[in-house]
Amino acid sequence: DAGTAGTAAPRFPDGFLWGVSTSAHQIEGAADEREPSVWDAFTAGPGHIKDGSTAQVACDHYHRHAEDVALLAGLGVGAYRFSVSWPRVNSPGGLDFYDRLVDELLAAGVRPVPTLFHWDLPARLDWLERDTASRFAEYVSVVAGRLGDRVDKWITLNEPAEHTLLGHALGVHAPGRKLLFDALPVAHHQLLAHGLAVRALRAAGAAGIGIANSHGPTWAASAEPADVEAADFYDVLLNRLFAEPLLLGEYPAGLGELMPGDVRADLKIISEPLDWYGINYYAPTLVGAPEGAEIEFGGVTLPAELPFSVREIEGRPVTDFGWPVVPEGLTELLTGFRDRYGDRLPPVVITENGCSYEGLDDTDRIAYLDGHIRALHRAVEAGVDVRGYFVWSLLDNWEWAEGYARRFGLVHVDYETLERTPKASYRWYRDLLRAQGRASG
Ligand code: GBH
Repeated sequence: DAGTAGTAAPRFPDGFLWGVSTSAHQIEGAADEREPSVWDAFTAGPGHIKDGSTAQVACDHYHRHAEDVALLAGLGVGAYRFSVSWPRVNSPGGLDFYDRLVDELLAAGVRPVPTLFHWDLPARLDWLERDTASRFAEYVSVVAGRLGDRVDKWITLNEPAEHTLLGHALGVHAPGRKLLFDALPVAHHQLLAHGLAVRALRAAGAAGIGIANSHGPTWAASAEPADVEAADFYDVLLNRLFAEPLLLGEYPAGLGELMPGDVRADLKIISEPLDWYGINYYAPTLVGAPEGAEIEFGGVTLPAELPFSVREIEGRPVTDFGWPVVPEGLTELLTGFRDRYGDRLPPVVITENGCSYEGLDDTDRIAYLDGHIRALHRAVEAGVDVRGYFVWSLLDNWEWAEGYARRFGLVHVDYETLERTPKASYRWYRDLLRAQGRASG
């Protein structure tokens, strides 16, 4: 059931930027033509990837970029969010690849929006080390020096929250550490890296600087104080821990003391003004008091000792991944952020939103996207300054610990032949962009 997808979507403001997103490790392949990343090492570990696959080839985008740019042009998007692989930039010819990609995108009328870090850290580096933040800023200077004459929208980091939580606290993503709350320095060092990168980008003359954070509303399982307290705690971890150092220059109460280094001085760097704020939204989280048992949540097992428990949101359709479909959570998230941060919140762009479903006739994906775009419009009507929306993802791709089992693409990829086939949702999004008539922003 495509829900309201039959009726025309509401008009978005002039200059609204419509796009799609991908990330380097999930689509590029050509792993032998770059340095190893922490993901290569993690993938080789026993039982780390559910289908036992690797991203050695993935969508082979590194060799098929021209075909993928043609798919973007056919879709009619105004912008394409991709990530620059730091391990590839460290290798001969790596920067040339992104240089050509940017030219091809511009020739196709698509604005390039590079993300400078989407989880594929060079294998010899470690976010537990403060020095990694400085190394990141040096790498960013190199990329900005090469692409900065043609790129006017930058993303420093993708989802430092998920990279900290999944990679360093729970160990289900690379580098596979299970530090629980001892992973907090990883959050601080990424935020510091972000701030240093903003300075490096500005020094290189770059404008249009943002970040892509994972955020979602946190719902308490009941009005009982223990559930409300647990939900507030989860809200701090997912939302406030990352939004507040960036937007307000301070950590939520009690957390600054747990961070390494001269936190006060670092917060000055972390809170360098941003031109826009990117949000990746998938679903709200229902949280209650701890139940003293392991919990299965969104493909991840949460250990029993956490001070909260995650509950199932009932009465909702779920995607193939088991994530609930809650479009109005996006309206709630955006109006909530606006109310919380007021004019400290720069213009917002939805840098990821999407779902995993099988099949080429993907009416479930159309219903998901349609619902979320309408929910986004309600936030615009409520006065939130939203400037763009990017679907995750252009292509089916390597979904991290889930391997190739989860398909998020508007375009189907056959992993035997690497053939690309647009799905019904590709045609639906193309028609939506045409109807908006302003896809180029
Ligand atoms: C993003 O991470 C990544 O940036 C991207 O690389 C990835 O491919 C994409 O999303 C799809 O996963 O509460 O049960 O509904 C998103 C990370 C999204 C992790 C939502 C947990 C909650 C699941 N998360 N999620 S649930």
